[in-house]
Amino acid sequence: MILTESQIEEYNTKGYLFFPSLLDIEEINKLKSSLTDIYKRKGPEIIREKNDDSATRLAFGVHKYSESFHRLSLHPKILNPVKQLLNEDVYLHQSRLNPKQGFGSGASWDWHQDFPPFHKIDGMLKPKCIMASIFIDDCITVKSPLLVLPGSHKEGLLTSSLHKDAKGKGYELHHITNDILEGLANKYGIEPLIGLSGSVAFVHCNVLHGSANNVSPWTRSIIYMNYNAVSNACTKDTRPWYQNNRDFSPLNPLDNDCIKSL
Ligand SMILES: O=C(O)CCC(=O)C(=O)O
Repeated sequence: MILTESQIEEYNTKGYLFFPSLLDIEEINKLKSSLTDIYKRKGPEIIREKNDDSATRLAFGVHKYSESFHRLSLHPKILNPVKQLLNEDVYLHQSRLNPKQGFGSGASWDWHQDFPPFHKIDGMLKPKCIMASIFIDDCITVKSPLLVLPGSHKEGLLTSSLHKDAKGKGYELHHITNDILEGLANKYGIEPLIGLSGSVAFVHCNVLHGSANNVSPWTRSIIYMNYNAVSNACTKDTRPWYQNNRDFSPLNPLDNDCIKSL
């Protein structure tokens, strides 16, 4: 897949590009078949929901221990657009799977940019990083979709602080104040990212985003793959392998059938 000039312009203007059903159902079913084993893991890479210890909030580093997700991280439909948008070679800084379970277990995500913890804790110099968001489940209006402020990446690094829900929970969520949110939401508006499973959004790491509790009975899983430009490799190593990958080798795409051939 090669992005057109107008798609690149759209990315630069809005801070994201959205492709409905970029992956097909066969690929998504292969990915889904690994989920039970992933959620059974007991390591620190699996973060539980604050109010429901039986529910997974995040599974970090899935591309390291699940072959199907490893192949997803190298899928040409994901990797090539990222390389084109960043205009250079990339490595995968962090992957995290968010199942966003139903019945209210999948709790909200306060408004944040992804870049602050990458910058402040991992030593990522510039926001040359893209969050490829691959919908594993259908992400429809009633399942608390991901909400973004289109264009907000142009604001650069916003003032933020560690969210109370993330304190001591093993992950970083640096949220902004209500005043900042109000100003930016009035300026840029808010859009939901809605699509069927297999849809993909390529999101600039400074786009402000968040989501509400999932009170529907259905899960709303999205895998977030944060690719960083090789020239922008992180300089600090305080966080573990599953949050701050230290292998900066440039990634090369596999072939189009890489997941189907599993
Ligand atoms: O999937 C969601 O609802 C939000 C997750 C999120 O914002 C993130 O992982 O950065």
